[in-house]
Amino acid sequence: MHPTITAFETSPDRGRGLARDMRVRWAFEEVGQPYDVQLVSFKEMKESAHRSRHPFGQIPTYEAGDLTLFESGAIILHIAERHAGLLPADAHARARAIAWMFAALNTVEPPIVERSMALILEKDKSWYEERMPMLDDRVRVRLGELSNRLGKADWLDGAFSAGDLLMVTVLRRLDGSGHVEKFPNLAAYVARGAARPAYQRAFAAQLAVFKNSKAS
Ligand code: GTB
Repeated sequence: MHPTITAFETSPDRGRGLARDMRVRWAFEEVGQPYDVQLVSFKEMKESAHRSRHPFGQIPTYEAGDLTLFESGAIILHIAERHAGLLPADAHARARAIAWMFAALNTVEPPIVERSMALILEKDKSWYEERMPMLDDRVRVRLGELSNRLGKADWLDGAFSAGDLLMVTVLRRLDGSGHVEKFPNLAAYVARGAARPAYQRAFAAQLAVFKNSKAS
C-alpha cells in the first residue's frame, strides 16, 4: 500500500499547482516514492470523516499504515526523514536544511499569504487601497532579504533540499504578481526548481486532476 494524500477535487487554482498538495506530490517524486491521492470536495473537507484526518478541515493530509498527518511541512519532513534525496546526511547541513523549511513556512509564506488573501477577500473594502501597498512592501522586503542570502547560489544551502522545495512552492504563490521577477536570482531559482523532473511530474499529476474535473 502506498501512502495516500488528499487534494482538492476541484482546485480553485485551476491546475496552476499552487495548492499545497503540489509540494507533497513534489516531495514524493523527488524521493521516488509512489503515492495515491484521495480527492475531496469542499463539502467533504468540513465533514467529520476528513476532520478526523485534519482538525482544520483542509488539504493536504497524509496516511500510511496507522499514521495520519496534516500540515504540508510536517508531511514533507516525514517523507524527507524516511527517504534519501531531500535532506543531507551531515547532521549540521541537515539541521540547516530543516531551518530553511521553517523559514519558507514561517517567515516567507505568511506575508505572501496575507497579500493573496487581501487580494481575494478585501478588494471591496474601504481600507483595501491603503492596505495593499503595505502588504506589497512586506513581501518586497522579505524577498529582498531572501535574494541577498541566495546570491549567486543555485540552492539555499548547498545541494537541493526540502528547504528549497518548500521555498520554491511558496514563491510560486506570487506567480502573476511581478514580485519575484524584481529579483532575477529568485526568478531563476524558482525556474530552476520548476525545471526539475520531479517537479514536472508532480505538476502534471495535479494538472490532470483539474483537467479531469473539467471533463466530467
Ligand atoms: N498550514 C497548512 C499546510 O501547510 O498544510 C495549510 C493548509 C491549507 O491552507 N490548505 C488549503 C485548504 O485546504 C489548500 S492550499 N483550504 C480550504 C479551506 O481552508 O477550507 C491553499 C491554497 C488554496 C488555493 C490556492 N489557489 O487557488 O491559488 C492556493 C493555495
